[in-house]
Amino acid sequence: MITFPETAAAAPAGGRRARLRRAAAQVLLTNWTGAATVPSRALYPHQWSWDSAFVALGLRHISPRRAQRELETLLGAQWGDGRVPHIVFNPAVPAGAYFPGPDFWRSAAAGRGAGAPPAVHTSGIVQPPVHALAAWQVHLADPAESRRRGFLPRLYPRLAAWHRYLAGARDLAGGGLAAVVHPWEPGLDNSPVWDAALARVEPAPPGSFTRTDLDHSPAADRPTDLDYARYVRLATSYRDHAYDDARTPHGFAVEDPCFNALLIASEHALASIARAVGADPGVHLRRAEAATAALVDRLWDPAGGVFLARDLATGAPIPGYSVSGLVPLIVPGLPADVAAGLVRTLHGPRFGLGRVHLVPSYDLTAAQFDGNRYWRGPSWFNTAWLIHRGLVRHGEHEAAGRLREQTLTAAHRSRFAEYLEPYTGDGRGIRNFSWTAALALDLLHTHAGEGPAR
Ligand code: 2M8
Repeated sequence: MITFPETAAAAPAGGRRARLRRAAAQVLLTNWTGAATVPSRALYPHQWSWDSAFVALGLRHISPRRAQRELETLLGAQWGDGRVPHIVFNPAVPAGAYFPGPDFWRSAAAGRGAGAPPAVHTSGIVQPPVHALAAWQVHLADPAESRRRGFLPRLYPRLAAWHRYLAGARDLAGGGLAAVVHPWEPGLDNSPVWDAALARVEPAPPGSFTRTDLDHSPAADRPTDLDYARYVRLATSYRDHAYDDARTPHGFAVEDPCFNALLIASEHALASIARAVGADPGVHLRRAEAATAALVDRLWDPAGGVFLARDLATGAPIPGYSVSGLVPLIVPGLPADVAAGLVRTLHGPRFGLGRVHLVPSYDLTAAQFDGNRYWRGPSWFNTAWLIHRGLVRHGEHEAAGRLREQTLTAAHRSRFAEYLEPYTGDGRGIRNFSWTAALALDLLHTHAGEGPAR
């Protein structure tokens, strides 16, 4: 049994909370480029899509205006077909600072048919749609400033187009859920859940690309070279088919529970945004309801008490318990027995809530669990934040309160690490990571027992 000397008695309180707030704000200040926030100056020196949504959720507590700007910059790079690219490249950063960079994706040329912006360089894949959820919360942080700047009226059509893209072009199976076509899209890049599907992908030839991530992070904490060779092959094929979802022979196509849960939660937020700008919320509420039914119907595994990803190549659920399968706890209107099952699984041996640090990204009892390697076991702060929100939504206030205290303490103690070894709580990956700081700031402003803000 792991104990937390730092949780109850030594939780960050009073002066310590103020220090945590200052330190978190400092991370966000350092990582701010003038128009957006980089996840890390060293490892990820551009703007990332879901990172920016999490960053905006924290930034709204120190500068609602900057939080608005963060989302505006990202959505300013949206493609004509509605997709929001997973990376917006900063032209001031040397092209070789990150791989794969702008000359790999060649968005303006290869993505022309899909409406890629001509003057901004981006990647061509996407990340989980947390943006409407973030935009609504950013608006609520300072509605007067939001109205003055016309924040919601400008964002609403872009967010609506983003969701239409996911519900349309990305519903590859026609079953009412969005599919991801690259392991970078769900954000849980090297999760063991992708192993079997990824093993079918012919790796890019060794020596055909050079990784930059290993200049900044230990190899044992990162995906392997073989993983990278397959990531490169998939992205190359998508690019060479002009990022056209219908034409690309997708070597990887999966319905992921976390991705779809975030789309549903964001669809609810978009309904609130629609109301605020005088548009019809009905379309969003109906889509949210239909997607919730599809999520339960296609991905819920009652025996495991968890949602499973579905491999569209085989048509079968992927056996493998990942934190992604618990994130649907944030979905409003989830059937009560499903929510209760998720809470039981969270507390059970696979995820050990309260007995390990935060929530591990993969089943603690599985042979593939690796507490150090990226998304194959370590605990991450964004998924802890989402699970916290889900616990509060379902009235699990005590567990939510404990998770919140652990998360705050771990953020501070690890110097805003990218992720943690779940048993020791030791930081892994890089430090001064933006979403860790931003979500700690957000949790500092969430009072124990408080429900998810509207
Ligand atoms: C990680 O992914 C990027 C590729 O997108 C990478 O490994 O280079 C993931 O943790 C992803 O979820 C995250 O958005 C990104 C930036 O923080 O890093």
